[in-house]
Amino acid sequence: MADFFTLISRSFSIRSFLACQSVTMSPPDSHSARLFAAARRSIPGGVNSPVRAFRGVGGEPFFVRRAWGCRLEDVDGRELIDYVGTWGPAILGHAPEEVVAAVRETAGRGVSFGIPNPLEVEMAEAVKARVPSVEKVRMTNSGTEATMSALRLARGATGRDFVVKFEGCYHGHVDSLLVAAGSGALTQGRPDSAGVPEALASLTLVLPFNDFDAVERVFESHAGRIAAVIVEPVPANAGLIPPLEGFLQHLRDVTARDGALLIFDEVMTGFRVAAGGVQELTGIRPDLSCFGKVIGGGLPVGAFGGRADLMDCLAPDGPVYQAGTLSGNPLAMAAGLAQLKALDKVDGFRRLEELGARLDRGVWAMLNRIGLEFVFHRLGSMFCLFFTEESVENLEDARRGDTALFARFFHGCLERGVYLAPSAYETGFLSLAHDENAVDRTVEVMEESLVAALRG
Ligand code: KE4
Repeated sequence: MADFFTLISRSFSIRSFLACQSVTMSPPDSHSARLFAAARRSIPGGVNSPVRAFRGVGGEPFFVRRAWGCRLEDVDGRELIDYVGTWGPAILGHAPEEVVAAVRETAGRGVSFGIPNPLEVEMAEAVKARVPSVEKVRMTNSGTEATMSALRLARGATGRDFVVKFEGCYHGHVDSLLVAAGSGALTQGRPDSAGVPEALASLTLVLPFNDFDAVERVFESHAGRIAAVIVEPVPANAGLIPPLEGFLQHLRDVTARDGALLIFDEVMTGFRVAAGGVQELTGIRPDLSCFGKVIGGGLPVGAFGGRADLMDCLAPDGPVYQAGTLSGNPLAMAAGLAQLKALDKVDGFRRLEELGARLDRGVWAMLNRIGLEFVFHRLGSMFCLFFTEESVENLEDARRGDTALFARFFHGCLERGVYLAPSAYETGFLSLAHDENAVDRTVEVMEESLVAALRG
């Protein structure tokens, strides 16, 4: 397993951490500040998704006026090199001409029909061609809908109620899965959400990621009663945490032995780390998979698919109901297909690996120069820098990171023109629009920001 990603973790002794001072805020008279004040009057927390609120790093979010290539421009004219990439979809970069043209051309023929359109068939065939474990696939409008639907399908197909997930994995804001969740839930310090009935949450069994024994034990204690194990095959919502060698195969073996289903949540990694996601890199075939992000080209999309005998349990053929007014809508299909085709055309994954490796080397050399102990994980174009002196194999390890120092580092980078994810529990993304100059500049900025953050 270790050969399918570059795991960089090096131990240095941390010379000193100094308390972090308050972070920088947008100037009160900035356009972003005024917009955020207005947003807070009408939108909960001023944002339409919590992780955007900068609660993990302090300060207030900026507002974007436009985005192109690997860059964003905020409403105050500040230009930034972007490593959030709208949380993964922007694998070609922002406003790629192929995607914009496809959306424009498709929109001219209507933006939604609520009746089958040819692009839905083309998208389903494109997913199947890239992900061999997917014999049938259904489109949704978000990753959350995809995982929610896959879970209901697993329970409906097996007649079992329990599900297993892992601490720190985030599968969208599905009631059953907002238990010990990562990403925004973790950033807010509330991995379990209010509003999820205990009766429901108690059917979700939560284990530490990479814990072989815990998996064995839960299947001993709940033999024959677990519908599915759902896992991010490479968790990217508690930072980026690679599976230990054999762990994913262990999940495959244990679930197969028990008659439970294995669900790979590849909403983040699908079509991102390889055309066929982590399952292409590892050769492990889950029973069901969830997708999103890249296959929508930045438009609202999700998908879930897998074994035909399971997928045929879905309405209208089967007893498991699942639906969506805009599922498979022509704009998202056109955008996603254009993105997938563009990736194929330029052998995108080779280029993304080149850029990722360059960033890798740069960060590694930077850590050497500063003499810091950090753990840097990377998988293709996905990366994460943990501010901790121990190896990171699960959420507990990731939470050892110095989030206060990260906040200071984040704002230092932002001030110097580099936008990283506003949380220590997220993953950064390179795109095909990044180039050697952008990567090299980023490493310079990271070093300046790290030195400044350590000085306090
Ligand atoms: P959406 O419902 O946000 O489209 O997808 C949910 C989801 C499911 N599974 C995985 C592995 C995911 O990473 C996500 C969503 N990712 C986060 C970023 N860590 C979305 C950002 C946000 O919540 O605003």
